[in-house]
Amino acid sequence: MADLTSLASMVEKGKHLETARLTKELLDQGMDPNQILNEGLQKGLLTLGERFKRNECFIPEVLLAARAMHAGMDLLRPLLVGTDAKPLATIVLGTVKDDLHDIGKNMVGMMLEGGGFRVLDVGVNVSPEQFMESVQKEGAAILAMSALLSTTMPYLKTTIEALESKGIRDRVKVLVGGAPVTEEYAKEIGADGYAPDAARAVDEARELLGISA
Ligand code: B1M
Repeated sequence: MADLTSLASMVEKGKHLETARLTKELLDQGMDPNQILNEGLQKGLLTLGERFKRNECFIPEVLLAARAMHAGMDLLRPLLVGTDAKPLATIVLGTVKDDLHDIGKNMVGMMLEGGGFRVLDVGVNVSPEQFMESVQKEGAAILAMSALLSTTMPYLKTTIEALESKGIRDRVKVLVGGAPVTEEYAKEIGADGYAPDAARAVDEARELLGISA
């Protein structure tokens, strides 16, 4: 019988087909998709991340694990994303320039959609100019940016400065997050909001727009 430990282990080993099979089995057993995501899929990836830090594994293994994680997330997405007709607001979401990490961003996107927002995901390696263009085109209420590298975090600030110099900073709330980003850093660069994880990104987005729970 499938369990969360085996699921985490399949992600860690980069076995995408097994990950998808176990995810489906756990859903069929009636397990909460959030629990599968946080205690199964994410746990496996983070364990691998720790090994990567200790040089016990290398980029190809991390890529395989990321593919496995996505295979599981694809099955959870329809269950985590709501179907309510009228969205609360539009959010432009992306990972900053020079940064290719998208797993956390995708989780944030799924949770925001599940929380009733329309999310326009502009992808990874997004320049300040691309972010600005999407915000203007979509009339977004929130610009949500993810950064996973200490070397790419400064692009959060560069993007905020670009909004300021274009005279559109006051038209959009800026929400930031990602493993190296802290609440202090978010304040320092002039972001309106920060969230340490995907679930809290939804709470923060609602709060920024004054939407009561
Ligand atoms: Co990269 N990588 N990586 N990597 N990678 C890290 C981030 C690292 C911590 C690993 C390490 O050394 N321990 C390290 C960064 C060190 C640093 O700068 N502080 C690192 C490095 C160095 C690199 C490369 C430079 C390695 C190299 O080439 N030498 C390279 C850079 C490539 C680039 O981007 N230009 C690189 C490449 C890669 C892969 C491509 C192999 C792969 C990414 C695949 C993909 O995303 N499709 C990868 C991965 C998978 C990781 C680790 C192992 C896992 C990241 C992840 O997905 N975590 C990571 C180690 C680790 O984190 N333990 C690591 C799971 C995800 C759910 O968490 O993204 O933190 P996270 O998202 C969380 C929260 O942060 C938050 O919510 C999410 C969950 O609730 N959150 C937000 C995220 N965005 C948010 C936005 C919000 C609010 C909350 O509001 C808008």
